[in-house]
Amino acid sequence: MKKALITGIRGQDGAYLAKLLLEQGYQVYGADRRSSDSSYWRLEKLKIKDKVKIIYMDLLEESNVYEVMRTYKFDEIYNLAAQSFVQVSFNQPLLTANVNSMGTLRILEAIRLFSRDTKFYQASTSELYGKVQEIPQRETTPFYPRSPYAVSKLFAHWITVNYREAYGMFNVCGILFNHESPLRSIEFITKKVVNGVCKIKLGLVDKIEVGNIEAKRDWGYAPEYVYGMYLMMNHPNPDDFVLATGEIHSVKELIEKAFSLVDIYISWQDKDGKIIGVDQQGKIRVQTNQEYYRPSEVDILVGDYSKAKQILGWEPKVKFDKLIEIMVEEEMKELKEKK
Ligand code: NAP
Ligand code: G4F
Repeated sequence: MKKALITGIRGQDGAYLAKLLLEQGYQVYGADRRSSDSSYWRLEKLKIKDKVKIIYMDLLEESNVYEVMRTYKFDEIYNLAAQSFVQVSFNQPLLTANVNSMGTLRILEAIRLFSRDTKFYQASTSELYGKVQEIPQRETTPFYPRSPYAVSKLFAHWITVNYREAYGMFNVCGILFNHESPLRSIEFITKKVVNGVCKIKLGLVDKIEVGNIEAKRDWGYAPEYVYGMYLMMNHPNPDDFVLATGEIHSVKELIEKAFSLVDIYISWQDKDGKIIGVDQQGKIRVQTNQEYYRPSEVDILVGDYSKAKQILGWEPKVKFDKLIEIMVEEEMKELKEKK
């Protein structure tokens, strides 16, 4: 039985990956940083909480990371833990760098010193492409990070590659484009919009407030992306892969799609106060708020996943329309249950 450690077990990807690895017959350990909020709601929702062994490991605590590696000697480690919210990284750049960059290096050093045969997956990101140098972005596209988050992930990406080349370690980087699901945290735009739209439909709130609606992203479905991580780790040669859908949509389209699914026309108020469109009940449903704009934005991301398709046989089935339908349906169900 293979033994895998997932850091970031409480996050969206951690939960889906744990479920997948359990189904594949792995013994799954989840690294959790200790906090007063002991909720494992995602693992509970997927009905796997009792099957995952929780280990306390904070990426900020070097001796903790070393001790865990020395004790368990895992077959595989999936490093999903991160300060993963781009906007917060502008307010907490040092913490972001410490967790995302140095946290990754702490694990790599621990593997190098105590558990050399452990395979390592690093959660790299399409944010590395930032101010894009090529459309679509692929593994060979030069990076141009645009936030402290992206810069921190750039270090983590290259140090993972460097340890592979310098020490012959089995290290892979998954350069994943945005992937979403009903388990997404509320601060990210897909979940924020879906939650807001469903609450408007149920009469719980009047409007949603958002930032830059012109930004464009390549949004996929998280359970399919964690399958890609598994394929990368189980391929004979360690390498780096883009996972994406190849489809591009703006935040504006995301909002329009979500409202259309609950049959509400939208009236918008832009950041200069101008009102566009009329809602059936004469209400402003979407307001643009400067608070949600970023000091430097990533305007467009769209990935070319042909390497993953060719070498791993990975291909996404759920594209934008279906993704938003899944999220709206699940959100509506949950809100009605709570009501
Ligand atoms: P997420 O939901 O934000 O989960 C991140 C997890 O990291 C959380 O469970 C968090 O713990 C944990 N964490 C934060 N600081 C830590 C620390 N100091 N020590 C230990 N654990 C810590 O992220 P996700 O969406 O699942 O993404 C997984 C990974 O993929 C992240 O590294 C992210 O940057 C990367 N990524 C995500 C996407 C995407 O679209 N989802 C795309 C590309 C790359 P708490 O629960 O205690 O806060
Ligand atoms: O949903 P977002 O916060 O995701 P973002 O910044 O693309 O980052 C996510 O995907 C990355 C992969 O590309 C991951 F590495 C990262 O960890 C995270 O999972 O924002 C998407 C876009 C941005 O352009 C943002 O400016 O939506 C725009 N946006 C407009 N209004 C908003 C809002 N984003 C958020 N979160 N909230 C708003 O109100």
